[in-house]
Amino acid sequence: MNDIKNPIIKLQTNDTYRIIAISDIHAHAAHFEEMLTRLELAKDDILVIVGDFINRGPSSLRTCQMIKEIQARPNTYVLKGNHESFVYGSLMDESRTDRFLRFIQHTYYPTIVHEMAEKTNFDLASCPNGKALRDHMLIHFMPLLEDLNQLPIILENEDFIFVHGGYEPGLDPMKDESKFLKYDNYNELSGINPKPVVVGHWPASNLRSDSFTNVPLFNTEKKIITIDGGLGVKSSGELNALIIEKNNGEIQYRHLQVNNFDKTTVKATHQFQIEEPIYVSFPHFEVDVIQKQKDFVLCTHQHTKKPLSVFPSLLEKEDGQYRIKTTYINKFFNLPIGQKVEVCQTFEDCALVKVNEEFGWILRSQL
Ligand SMILES: [Mn+2]
Repeated sequence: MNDIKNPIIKLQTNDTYRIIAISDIHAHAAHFEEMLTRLELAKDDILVIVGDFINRGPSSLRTCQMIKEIQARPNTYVLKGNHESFVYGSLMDESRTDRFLRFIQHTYYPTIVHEMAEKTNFDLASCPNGKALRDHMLIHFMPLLEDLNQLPIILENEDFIFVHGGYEPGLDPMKDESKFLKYDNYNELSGINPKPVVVGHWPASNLRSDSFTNVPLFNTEKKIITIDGGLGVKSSGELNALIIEKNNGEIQYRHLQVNNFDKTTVKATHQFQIEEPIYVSFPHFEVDVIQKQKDFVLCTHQHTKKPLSVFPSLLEKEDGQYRIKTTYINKFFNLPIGQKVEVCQTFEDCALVKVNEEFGWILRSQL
């Protein structure tokens, strides 16, 4: 339960408009800033921030400040995500604060609470209990926390529904807030929606098995558009903006992506054998090694029982079992010298690069 004044916003639009939807900024203020610059918003453009603008990145407080500034702009709607709800709810509900303090002390990703503590010289490591954390944060950050709590859940116009996690007709966002913010497996569990539902929450790349890209995913069967670019969740994450243009009743989609990958060009070619793509992700990292080759280790993926090649540096062995260390797809690029690439991540012997909108692997020595 919560006390939001207006959890659902109904928007009147006519037959010509532009809506820009951005989700899961996750405390990446610099990405957000570059996105806003590149978008060149016109006065009439409708901007929708589809939740999760804090946590998992370096600058939650700065992102909140930017959100506040942009909220002063007309036609701007900021919706709540599960991260905003989680922080507020965990500090307000006294039965949750001890557990929340343990989470904050042990989580592997940065949160807005870490930044709040640092800004006010509050030592989280020696904080004795949840109540002490709560008391401190409420004294110093009550207006900001209330801003997070008051965010609406759903924005709807005649063509679209925007919501962070998922939507189901008949559910009440006042009573079932968490369902709208954290709808697990929404793409699988949803019925066919009455109109397209634009969601964040799950990286679009996680929902694909045929390609490795962060661009918005259109589930045309169920009318779901997933726009989370995976920023803050994976090293290949990017910030997406979905641009919806309606002209005299006709709707068209475009998107923009912002990342901080290094731009360079390919210096040497390499001919890779192209394989049937196997997508390896949590928790199915186990492989059996079949044969070690010069640049590659030929393996069998235990979960799918299919063969795939892995770069030696991406393999680790523990208790006699080989595992791939990272989310992986055996997609290799045969690129010409001079090809422009964006380098997302490098390992000892290989590099994950983005070409156009797709990711694939090349040898590090090619860069
Ligand atoms: Mn998220």
